[in-house]
Amino acid sequence: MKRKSINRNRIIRKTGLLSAVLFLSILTGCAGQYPAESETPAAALFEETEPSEGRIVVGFCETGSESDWRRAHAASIRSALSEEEGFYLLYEDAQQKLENQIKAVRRFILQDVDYIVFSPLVKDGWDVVLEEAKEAGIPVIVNDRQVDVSEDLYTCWIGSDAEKEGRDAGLWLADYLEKEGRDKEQINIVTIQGTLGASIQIGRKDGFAEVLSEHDNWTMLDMQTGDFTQTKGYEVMEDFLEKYDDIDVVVSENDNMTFGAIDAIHDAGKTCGPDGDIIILSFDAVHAALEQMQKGDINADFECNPMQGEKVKEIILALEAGREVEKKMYVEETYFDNTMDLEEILKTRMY
Ligand code: GYE
Repeated sequence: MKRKSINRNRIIRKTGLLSAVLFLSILTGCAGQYPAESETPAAALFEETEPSEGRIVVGFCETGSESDWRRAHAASIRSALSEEEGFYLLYEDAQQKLENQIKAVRRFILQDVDYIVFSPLVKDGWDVVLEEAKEAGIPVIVNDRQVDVSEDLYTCWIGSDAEKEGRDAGLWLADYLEKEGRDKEQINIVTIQGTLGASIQIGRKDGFAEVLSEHDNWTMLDMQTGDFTQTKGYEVMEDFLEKYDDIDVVVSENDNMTFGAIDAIHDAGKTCGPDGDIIILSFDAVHAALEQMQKGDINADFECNPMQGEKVKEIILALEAGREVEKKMYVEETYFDNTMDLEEILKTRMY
């Protein structure tokens, strides 16, 4: 397997390339994080030891830092692909903007990294840049959310089964309403959606919709995006509460929007959770959300496991060893509700 430790020949070969990276950085107004060797006289480069020497160079682009989940995911990637583990990680944060993410992937191509890993903000818009990565011969590992491109444009994908999460939420609700003796009642639902066009958002919506379609007495009153953030979750919920006075269930497509929604519900003088006016279903199951469930504000939370760094590392090491990897791999996930021993669960929870 090729290695991006920079030797004499490589420096000679890369001088032009790195100038191009610098030029691109100036154009985009974004300095790449790769050391700017192009500014160093060529002779001096021969004496220098590259920080990437002997390491596997990975360019990783995160969608942003919109949620607790995202922070846990980024930390998991950083710790798995660390220097101690033999990696040289070029980390970029796209700040929830597709154009930033595409630019970052393009910089990784110019930097001629060994692997490109990224968590795509949305499904669409990836054909051209992934074609470029393919032409450059750089393996691409898509992580967390999915891309809608021809399968030969990436090596593999690893992440969550979003449809299953959505379906599980619907099935949980059906079961809960039955136990509560409300299975024949009219049930009004609103959804606070994640970033529109993100595969995880589409999957959670579609999975829940499958169960919704089996219940004539369930009505989806409204769906609006809160972009996976707490602030927007609050705003969307505030709007729903102004428009509808008969909301029975809130499906919130991530925990941070749920935190905002709960605040909006309380500020409107209403209550939520098992003993409240509104049933709350959430996704992610981060620490703070399970604590909020302990307080009685959330009914059920469908886990989305952000600890994917080790899996990404395993995939890279398998590829390095020349082994085949599966095209699609799912991480294991479960759900939590307030019938469980949350105190015990929280003791060992890593995120
Ligand atoms: O649910 C959310 C985040 O893509 C699985 O993105 C991820 C989602 C997660 O910001 O909190």
